[in-house]
Amino acid sequence: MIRNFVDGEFAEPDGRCWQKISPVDGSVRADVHEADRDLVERAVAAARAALDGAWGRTTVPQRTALLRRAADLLEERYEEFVAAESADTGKPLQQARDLDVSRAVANFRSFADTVAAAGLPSYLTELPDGRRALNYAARKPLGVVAVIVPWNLPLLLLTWKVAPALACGNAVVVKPSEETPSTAVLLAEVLRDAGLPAGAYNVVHGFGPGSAGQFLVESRGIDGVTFTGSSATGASIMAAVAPRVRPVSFELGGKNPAVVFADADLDSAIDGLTRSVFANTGQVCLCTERLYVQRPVFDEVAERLAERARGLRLGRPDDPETTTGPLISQEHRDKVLRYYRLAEELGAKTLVGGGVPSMPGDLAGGSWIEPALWTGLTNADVQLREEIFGPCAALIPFDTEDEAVALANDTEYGLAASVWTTDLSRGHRVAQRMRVGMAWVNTWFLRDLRSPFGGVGLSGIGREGGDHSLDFYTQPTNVCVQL
Ligand code: NAD
Ligand code: 6OD
Repeated sequence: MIRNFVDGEFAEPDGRCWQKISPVDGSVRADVHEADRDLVERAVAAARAALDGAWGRTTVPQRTALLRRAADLLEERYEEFVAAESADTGKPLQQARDLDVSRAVANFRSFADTVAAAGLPSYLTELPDGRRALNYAARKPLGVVAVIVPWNLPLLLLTWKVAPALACGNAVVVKPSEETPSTAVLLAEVLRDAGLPAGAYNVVHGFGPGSAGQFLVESRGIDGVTFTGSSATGASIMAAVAPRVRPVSFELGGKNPAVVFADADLDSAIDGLTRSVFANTGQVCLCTERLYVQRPVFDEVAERLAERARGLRLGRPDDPETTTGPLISQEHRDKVLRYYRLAEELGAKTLVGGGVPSMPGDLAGGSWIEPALWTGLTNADVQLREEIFGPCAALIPFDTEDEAVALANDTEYGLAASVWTTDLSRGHRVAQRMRVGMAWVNTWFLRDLRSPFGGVGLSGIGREGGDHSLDFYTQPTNVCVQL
């Protein structure tokens, strides 16, 4: 049984449970206790009490030391986290090791560094009438922060928010995705063992509407919401908190373009594009789903990328040969397959895959899918307009730089883009013209945790990362002292 964690204790299951299904083979992985509104309110009240108590009086050095201890303890239990993350998501163990859990450790250390180094400007004010004053700002925690995260990179995205929130002195109530409840609970043990007082970190399990997600954002006791997930859910959360005017930080969906110029180093571009289209079975908000390729190299890029897609190895998470896991659920696979079928109906040419693979033995019960690459679609087609969140992309040729920029920016989303060229000026120029929160040149998903992360348009509100996180998780209070 996977339980809720409230006020420093695992709550005894007393109500509804649901079954977490393994995406690898369809078996029941665990029962999960769904928090009702009462338990969510108890978690919010515990968070408030922690803020009003010892946790609210901690200093920055005490909190940074705690974050570093949490990172150390996470490392001690590394393989346990890897196994839990992989079991919930079906992703290869090696990927959980190299990306998910390693980033969770880095998140704690990085935000300890950021908070330790943080400062705010002060001003000596001199008025025309001769009065002088000292203005300075003090950062106060935002308060009780609701943290709601999705299933694709569960621990990475959770710690990306929990680490800065705690470093800034907030108390959190986290709601992991119903698909991936496990690592948020393991993290509760780690934070408790690192010395975090009861109530400062609480976990409530459940779904969105009519369940723990909705109850949490409707609670009068929360002071803000930080959310990663789909744009539609972001809009619902915004509406839910609007009557109480709470701040939100939203990292939402993407429909990310890659632009490949004919002068690109194609070996490196194909490596990068393979990762950006197929990593985590295409279930990363930053994944490329629209691929614009300059006409002279269009056929070569299409053929080479299709070849790489054919080389992906679907299989068990513990098989070292496996490169690609299943989708998170049958429901998500049904959604992705609808886009696959519609592409055929629209007359697209499917260069590779595009169906359900035949998997051996018990794997046949999992939510496996083949990767897909299409040509022959246009920006008007649904495959280029809506976020699919699967291992697929459409390739479209272009001739000029202006045309590439126009095609890439022709979307309601605006999370990330990548530009592939050996012309340095062009790389900078095109990256800056992309209407996105993050543009990469000749790489993808290369992260510096101090840099701003977020999107424009349907892709989100606000930025997190380094000092940008501190701006969300604290309230600067100005103090003006007449001298
Ligand atoms: P989702 O929006 O369905 O769910 C995300 C979380 O919100 C889950 O915990 C869910 O239970 C909860 N939730 C759903 N409805 C809610 C409501 N009305 N009130 C409160 N909570 C609610 O997203 P998902 O399917 O879990 O994840 C995939 C989506 O997340 C994709 O759109 C992807 O692009 C996006 N995502 C974005 C980023 C980013 O950084 N921009 C990162 C990862 C994933
Ligand atoms: O790298 C990060 O900090 C981050 N927030 C990644 C988001 C990935 C989305 O799926």
